[in-house]
Amino acid sequence: MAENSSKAPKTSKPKTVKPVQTKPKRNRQSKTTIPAKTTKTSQLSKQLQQTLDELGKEVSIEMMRMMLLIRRFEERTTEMYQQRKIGGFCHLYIGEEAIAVGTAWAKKPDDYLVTSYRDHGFALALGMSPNECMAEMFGKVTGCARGKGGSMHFFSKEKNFLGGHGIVGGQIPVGTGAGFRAKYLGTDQVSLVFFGEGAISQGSFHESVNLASIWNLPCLYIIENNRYGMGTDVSRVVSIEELHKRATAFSIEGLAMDGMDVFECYRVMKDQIEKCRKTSRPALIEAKTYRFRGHSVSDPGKYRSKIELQAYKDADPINRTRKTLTEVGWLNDEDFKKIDKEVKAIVIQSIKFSDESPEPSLEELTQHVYS
Ligand SMILES: Cc1ncc(C[n+]2csc(CCOP(=O)(O)OP(=O)(O)O)c2C)c(N)n1
Ligand SMILES: [Mg+2]
Repeated sequence: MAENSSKAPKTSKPKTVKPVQTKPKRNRQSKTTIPAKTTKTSQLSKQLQQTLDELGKEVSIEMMRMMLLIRRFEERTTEMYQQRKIGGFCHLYIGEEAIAVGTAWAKKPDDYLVTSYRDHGFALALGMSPNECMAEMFGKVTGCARGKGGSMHFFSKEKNFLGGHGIVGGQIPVGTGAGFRAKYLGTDQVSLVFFGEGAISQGSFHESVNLASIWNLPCLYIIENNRYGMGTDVSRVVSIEELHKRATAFSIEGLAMDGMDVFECYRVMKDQIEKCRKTSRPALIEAKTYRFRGHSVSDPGKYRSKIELQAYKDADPINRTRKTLTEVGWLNDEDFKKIDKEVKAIVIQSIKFSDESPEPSLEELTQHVYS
């Protein structure tokens, strides 16, 4: 029968639906699913093999190198924080590097990107220098925001990186605006809007994604689901388990990806970015990930078990990439050690640069301030 049948509607009494259990879950135990251990002799999946063929040896190694740079940069950042060379809030991306790196290699240089305060990984992956990033945290004038933003507010006009943002969900309308601009001017840019799972219950998320769907804006909304918003397990604050399914509410595509697999992040982001560029339809992507450190450098992270943390560390995105590249014969232990040594030296150099850089002058106090 055709959907628009003229048959009179049924008048029978609607069945009473049993109310859904809405009582909030009170258990403080983490409900996090622990990842399954990868087998030692894993056969490369067809999809992974295809991605590696597409990227080739050099690029694949370059991607691993970038993840390692981000890791080493942030390890030193912690030390610099402890030495009080860095002040203010400081949130590390350790464990989540695959998302930023996969994305950076999948996007075009002039596509927009915006994220939360957990922004070091994106800045470096987009090609900002370790020097300007470290100097920013040192509060030096050579920093990417002239030392006025600090860890949470990295920014680069050249890279179309619209910054790190301190207000949870505050960057979502900003990224939506960038998508609006691209559409209005008829450029073919896509706007990549990243935020944590803690932001998806904010009004700014719902208003932005709704508008992007209605106006067909070239925006991709990516939830970095690291399972915790500060010390709160996601299952205690979000009503559904598969977060990307919220896409249904906006009539857009929703999908999940393994946020600890750089090649999967690359493949999914590449597909979605190209699709979005062509169709100007937004989508909601959930990157399933985990942060190995506390919410910020001052959080010991006591709300999760050691067993859970270790299980995710066993799925470390860098080790995983190293293993894959070793399996295909593109990398050996010596190569890895050499790359590690190189990136460590770059980070040390960025500390030296920051130490030696001048502080902003007093006149700077009122410059570049818009409120
Ligand atoms: C509007 C607003 N509310 C509360 C805070 C305090 N706060 C800072 S980070 C955070 C948790 C956010 O978690 P999530 O979005 O999952 O991102 P993650 O830190 O895990 O990357 C909260 C509640 C804030 N910065 N802004
Ligand atoms: Mg989170």
